[in-house]
Parts: sequence; structure tokens; C-alpha cells
Amino acid sequence: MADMMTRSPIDERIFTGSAAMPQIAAVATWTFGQIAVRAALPLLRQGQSALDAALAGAQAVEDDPTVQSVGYGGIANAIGAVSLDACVMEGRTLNCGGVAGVENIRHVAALARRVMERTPHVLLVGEGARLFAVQQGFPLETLHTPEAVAQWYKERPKAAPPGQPPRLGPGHDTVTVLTLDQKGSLGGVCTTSGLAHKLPGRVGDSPLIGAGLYVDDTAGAAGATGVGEEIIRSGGSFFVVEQMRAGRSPQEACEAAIHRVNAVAIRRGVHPARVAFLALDVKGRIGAACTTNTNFRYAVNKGDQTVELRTAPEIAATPR
Ligand code: SD4
Repeated sequence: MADMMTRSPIDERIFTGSAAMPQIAAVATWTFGQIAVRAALPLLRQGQSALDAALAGAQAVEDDPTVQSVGYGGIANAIGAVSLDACVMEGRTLNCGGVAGVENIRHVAALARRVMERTPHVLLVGEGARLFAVQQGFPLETLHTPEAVAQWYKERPKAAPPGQPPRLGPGHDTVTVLTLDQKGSLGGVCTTSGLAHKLPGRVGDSPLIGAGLYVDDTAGAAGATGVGEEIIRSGGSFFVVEQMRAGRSPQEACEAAIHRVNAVAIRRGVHPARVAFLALDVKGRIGAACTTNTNFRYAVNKGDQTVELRTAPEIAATPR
């Protein structure tokens, strides 16, 4: 309903089918999502698959050293290592793959796709994922930039008092890219260095199918960003997709998921949890929502030359 009301002239052209171009779309989380949608769009225009386009978009962000929470130049963990998580999913087949806790490999989203295409598995972690990467010809490289190292020294985790959980540093953010191709099929990719100063070995939602990403042509595509523990706990992206399957618009589905995150966070006494969801369906409808004070922005392109930055509505917890 909300999506219908906020439809722009560009949206209208797509819905009425009067656009010269077959319906295509790319959306991506945060303002750096612009980099992703700009890289994804030419591929969609050429008729390449949704997953190819989403991967090209995610990889452009992984390569950008100024994006300090994804790929090369990502935020280091508590012991100064850059440890990356990623996953990919194809809406037509439900084929999917992920990697978690991978060091020294820059293109972890592409590695996740290799897991999907060249192994019988869905998720590889740590040293095993790195060995697989080497076997597949991915170069081993340092992911530290001088700027990221300097920042880590400045903000590195202080020892927590005995018995207390370690403190996380400022900064995190994931790029999740959702795409719709000319054949009307959806694809999605999620890639991140995760929460700043996370414990070594910590895995967030981003490499987990159903948590950080879920894509199914028969219902829709959804991705998440924010505090992974809260996204995993509430069944994140799968929940959003199942809301669309039940007939909700992408916007309504994202809002329903944030209500759920809020309810769980209140129940556990950790409210507000910083979480945001982004969704896209096969009609090209887009939805997004976030918890309060998350200031979630996302980039949208529906096949023309313009990239639009939108701000998601913040959904406050409903008092019980
Ligand atoms: C994680 N969800 O590792 C990621 C971090 C993130 O915005 O997206 N932050 O928990």
C-alpha cells in the first residue's frame, strides 16, 4: 500500500509497461550502494542475469578502498584482522552460496558464488574457505589500507572489565544488492567486513542465507544490514520474503520485519537494535524500513540513467 502511494513517475512508467527497456531494477544498501547500482545496471541492460549484475555491483564496492566496511579496506576485528562475510542467491533456482570469516581474499562475494556453483555445499568458513579460494585461483592479498590501519589503532577495542562482554567499535555497514533482470528473475548478493572490532571467529547475518539475504522469484528478494545478531535472531530476510509470499508489498513486508525485530529486542531488553531491511519483487516494487535512529539510506535504479537515494522510514516499537 505504502509503495503504491509513494510511486514516482519512473515507477509509473515501469508499472504501465510503457518504458522502452524491459523492466529491470537494481537496489543496494546505504549511500555507497550507488557504486553498486551503477555497476549493475549496464549488465542488466545488456540482458545479463540478475545474479551477474548483483555480483558486479557488490564487487565494485568490495574494490573501493573508501568504503570502510566492505572488502578491501574493511574494518578490522578485535585483533586487527579484516575478516569478510558474503553470500549470493539466485531467485529462479534458489541456488545459493556463502563464505564466512575469510581473510586475505578481496572478492568474497565471487567466492560465495563459486561455493554455490562448484561445491555441493552452501557455506564455507575460515581457513577452509580460504583454501577453496586459493584452489579456485583467487589471489591472496592484504585487505588493510593505511587509513584503515590508522583508524584501527585509534579506535581499537579497550579491554573489557572481567566478566563483561567486549565492546564493539564504531562503524559497520554491509552492501546488499538486489536486482531484477530482463527475464523477470531476481538475484541478490550481500558482502561485508561485519561489525567493527568483532571477536575473532564471530559470524554475522551477512553470509547466512535467510538472515542477511533471501531471494525467491516466487515471492521476492530481501536483504538486511545492521546488527547481525538481531537479524539472525528474528529470521531476517527470510521473514521479509515470506511476508511478500503472503501477499504483502515489499514495503509492508520490510515494515513487518522491523516490527518483529523491535518486539524481539524489547523482549530481550536490548532495544533499540539497529537493523534495516531492503526488498524487491518481480514486479519491480521496492520496499525498505529500519529501526529508529538507524538513518538507513539506499540506492535505487530502475533502468534509466539516474540513481536515486532514498531514506527508509524508521519504525518505532509499538508499545504493548
Ligand atoms: C554484521 N550485518 O556483520 C553486518 C553488519 C552490517 O550495517 O550490516 N552493518 O552484523
